[in-house]
Amino acid sequence: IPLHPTEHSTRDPTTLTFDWHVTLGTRAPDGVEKQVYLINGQFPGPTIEGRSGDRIIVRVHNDLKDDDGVSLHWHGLRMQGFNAMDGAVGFTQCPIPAGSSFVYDFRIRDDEHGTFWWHSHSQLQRADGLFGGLVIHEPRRHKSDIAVQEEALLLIGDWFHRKHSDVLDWYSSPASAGNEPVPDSMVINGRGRYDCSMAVPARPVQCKKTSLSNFPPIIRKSVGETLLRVVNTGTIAGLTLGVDGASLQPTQVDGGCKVDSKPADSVGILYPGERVDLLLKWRSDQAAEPWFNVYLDHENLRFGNPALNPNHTFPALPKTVTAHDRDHASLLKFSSSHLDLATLTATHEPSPIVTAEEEQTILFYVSTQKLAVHGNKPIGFVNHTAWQPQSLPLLSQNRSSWDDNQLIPFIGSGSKPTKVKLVINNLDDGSHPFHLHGHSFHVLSSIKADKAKLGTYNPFETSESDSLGHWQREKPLRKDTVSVPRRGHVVLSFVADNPGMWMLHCHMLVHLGTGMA
Ligand SMILES: [Cu+2]
Repeated sequence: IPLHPTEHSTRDPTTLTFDWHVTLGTRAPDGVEKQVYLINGQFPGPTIEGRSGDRIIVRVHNDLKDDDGVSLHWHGLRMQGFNAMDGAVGFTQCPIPAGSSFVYDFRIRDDEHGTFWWHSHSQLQRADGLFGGLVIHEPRRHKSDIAVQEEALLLIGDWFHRKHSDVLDWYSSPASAGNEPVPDSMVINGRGRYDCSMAVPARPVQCKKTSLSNFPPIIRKSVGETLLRVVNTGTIAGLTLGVDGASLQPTQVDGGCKVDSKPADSVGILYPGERVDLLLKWRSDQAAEPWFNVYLDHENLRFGNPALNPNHTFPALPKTVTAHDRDHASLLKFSSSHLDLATLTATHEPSPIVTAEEEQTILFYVSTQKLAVHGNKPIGFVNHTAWQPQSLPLLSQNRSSWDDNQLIPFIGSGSKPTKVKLVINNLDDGSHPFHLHGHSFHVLSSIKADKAKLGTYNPFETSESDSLGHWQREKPLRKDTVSVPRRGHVVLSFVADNPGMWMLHCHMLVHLGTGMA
């Protein structure tokens, strides 16, 4: 999806207004027919592009049937002072009922820019196509201040051919034994290349081979530099990316955290909900027909799916589209110049308020449990709570009406911002990408267990200096979505300066759907 940095960076802040009609329609994103959500007939939905300080008004008209309620969440935006516009069903709003409308109206902070996205936060609609891009350009005085004027947005994610409610039904039955469902395919900007012959007899699909000749190329220019803003829009799998004959260099992660890095042949792992901006430079020995390669990380794909090829290749340039067809590569080769996104650091020190000592510590243990009392169905717990939305959003209720499925720590008192240390321990054998609404945090520590030992951390028992691993107190990454490693933990630090009810949850949809929030 081509972006327009020069149009937005140099203009004054303004109000951007959109009218969106939500419907369902049959599309074949990767050759396989599926009912997907459409905005104004489009899948994925429209891309919003703006600049810091813009006001955004989106009038959402739910033209669906059958009581299918909609909400939209603006993933990664601070929503400072706009808690009620956050779109989190169960917390800040009721789903917009079929046949009704709702107006989202909020302002982007003056210091806020980067790669974001919007998606449904109602039921499982995000996995069935209700999402799109949201890019806030950094303000510049002159056009010439924009280092790279060629920008493209890549919404990349795993893809299921079944409706996601069927996927969740399977996962939340004892049959899954708590193993995550394995996606069937992968799409970039709503387009994929599924090999129809891989469909399994048990799950027949309406499949037509996608023709390369009408496949939109991912990059337009075969010379110079292109900034690729990449969003993992998937629900399960982490992504590793590489382009034949080009180097990729991360410049920013999530909502505009600038990072120190070197150019690499491949970059990963980008987990669901995370974003990375990659500066692509073509090398002089550029391949005649370069391909864009994506590898789906297998950590959370513990059940085999014979229908899935974890390696996907897409035509990178217009000239590749006209080239010979090619099957998905059988193996992505990791060269010595692979860049691990977990090793990045920021280019700048955070401001003094951000580096101040934490005043409040919150400790979470997350786990997926199959308890006999729940019929051995996997349920996602945060401490001892499995989340379920109440019929009314918490924001509209008295605290005394909140039920036992809500785990709500209170932060601070009065109007003064509070510095919070948040420790998330992961007791499971797979990672969980956690997303915090309304804030961004610094990642101080991220530990994966070594073999048998559990890498958990209790800050009330163990001091920082006695804890496992390495603390990144200097130039830590600022993010809003972070992968909590398997049987390990993360320590996050943030300034709670945005009063409201903000959700913290796993971004894997089957985990959120079974309570991990
Ligand atoms: Cu999870």
